[in-house]
Amino acid sequence: PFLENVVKHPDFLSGKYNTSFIDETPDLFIFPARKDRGTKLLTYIGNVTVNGFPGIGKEQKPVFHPARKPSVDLSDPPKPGTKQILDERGADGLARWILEQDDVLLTDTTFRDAHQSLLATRVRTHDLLEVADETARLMQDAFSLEMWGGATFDVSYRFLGESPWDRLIKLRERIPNVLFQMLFRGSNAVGYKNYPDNVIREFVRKSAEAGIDVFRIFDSLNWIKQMEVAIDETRLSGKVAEAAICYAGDILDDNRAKYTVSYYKEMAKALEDAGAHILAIKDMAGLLKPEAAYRLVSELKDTVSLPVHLHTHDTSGNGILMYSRAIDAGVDIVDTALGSMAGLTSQPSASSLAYALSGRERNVRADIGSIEELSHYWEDVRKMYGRFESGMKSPHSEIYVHEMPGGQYSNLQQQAKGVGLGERWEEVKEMYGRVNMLFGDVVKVTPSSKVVGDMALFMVQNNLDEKSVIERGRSIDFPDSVIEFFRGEIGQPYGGFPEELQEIILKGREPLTVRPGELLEPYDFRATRDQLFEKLNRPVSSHDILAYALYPKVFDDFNAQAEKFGDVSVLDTPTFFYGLKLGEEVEVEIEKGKTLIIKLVSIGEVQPDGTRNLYFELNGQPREVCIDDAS
Ligand code: 3PY
Ligand code: ZN
Repeated sequence: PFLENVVKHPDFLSGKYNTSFIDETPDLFIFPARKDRGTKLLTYIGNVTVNGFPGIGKEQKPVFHPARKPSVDLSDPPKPGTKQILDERGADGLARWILEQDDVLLTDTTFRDAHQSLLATRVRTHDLLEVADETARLMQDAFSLEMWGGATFDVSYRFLGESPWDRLIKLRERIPNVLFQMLFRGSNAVGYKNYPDNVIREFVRKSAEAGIDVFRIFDSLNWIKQMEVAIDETRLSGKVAEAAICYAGDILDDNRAKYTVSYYKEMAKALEDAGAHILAIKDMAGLLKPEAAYRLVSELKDTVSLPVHLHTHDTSGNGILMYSRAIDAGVDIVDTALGSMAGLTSQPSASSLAYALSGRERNVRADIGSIEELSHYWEDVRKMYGRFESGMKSPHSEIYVHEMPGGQYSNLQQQAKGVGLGERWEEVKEMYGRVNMLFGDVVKVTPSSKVVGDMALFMVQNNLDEKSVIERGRSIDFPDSVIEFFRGEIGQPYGGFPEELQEIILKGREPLTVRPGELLEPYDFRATRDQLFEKLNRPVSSHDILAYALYPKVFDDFNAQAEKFGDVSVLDTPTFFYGLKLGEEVEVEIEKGKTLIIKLVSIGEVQPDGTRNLYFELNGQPREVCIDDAS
């Protein structure tokens, strides 16, 4: 085991070792205890069978049919794609290649934003891996697959009991030909607050090493200062820095004077100067109207010499029309999802866009048949996540009023339910738009959107309006996120804070005026490594250290769960969410070539101490586990 620890150690693997490596690396002397993976999985299944899954509760397992898989010949390796162009020509070469294309390129968001926006980010690695080989072959024409970052990082640890790093590494092995893209929140990385610059740099480096090619970097207040470190590190890693302008307001509305075409042009120029390889327009709420898209893309194409990549959410139902006008104006890449994971708060459908452009000289670079085949798979898989759907059934043009990002909609709705405001959701949405104006019309995207959401929930819950916030605010304890926002801890909004409100909320505390990252001490990775080594009693990887640096509590809880239940990512999704029905049998491949057959035989009565015994068969052998019945 010692040698195995050495050769698997991330520092050894990355060549960062010398003769003192063994002395300075105590975790080499930790040998994994022999674990009974079978019993741990039975404990997980028993627990979810008896107590239900958070957010779903105790519910009879519905019948789900296995997802239809595309019929693809997997014997040939996937054809070379954009990943090879990047590897051969570098990021600048890739940017030139994009500009030379006649067709519009697609980024498919099914693996990230589509499910973040429709299914509260709950899609599991299991279902992604299941279709990875087919995706490599059927999406070979795509510019990129957006498959990491945003909320997927913390949700994986927090709710799915799986490591997002494993997801990335395993998908990369199976999809070697298409660029992998992630959403990176500037100084907030994949978190909700500012992190020290060395954390941002290390996160970019490790993500690049693990397989990310394109970093879409934004700041939640469009403050470029907070994007520079990530842009710089992406360039140093030899990867693609796609710097994003977050679209707020409405350039067609003369009464919304804050976010004008000149504002966006200036920002685009500054991002080009900061080193962007691609310019993204990140229309996170789907506010960009068709003629605004035409105008904005035309102006930005004239302003910078970078390829322009457009992102939107189809909440209003106008996404295809908007893309059509952006394509008229020469946009290079647009974000779409596979049909069954598209529309509403997600991205517009790739195949619908392709059909909509029929007869045009410029169409999308994609094969509709391939997209439809993959879409069937996702149509079936989506049903398994039905309990995380927002319930939105039709286009919501009210988005132009409340301006809530697509990725936030289903999450804020869950949050509202959590604080007993499920019935008052309409009021919460309306208040969201009003809070935006109260805050001075800010860019709303994670984490600034969370602040607006928290304030909207708080005001509805406490029956407050704008007037009472100003009049009685000095004696009101506002939510922590709101206080932090007004202290400048996630940055400075364009045009500054509304002064009176800032004073009321801060109650004498001094606000920051500089980039918070400038004030943070560098993070001590070595100390964390030692601390985790003590806690985990297993080798500590650089991925563990980064997870802890971003989300210490979430990562601690994840490890506690992993200790109890083992690697639950191997379970099929219905079993993961609902456990087993009496008499039901499932096969679980715990590693290549090693399969467990698990059957639930019977469930015992509740004992006086609140536990129940569950009787299973594991590969034909009887097994009993004792579960705390929380009801
Ligand atoms: C995220 O930051 O997670 C987003 O999707 C923002 O749009
Ligand atoms: Zn989005």
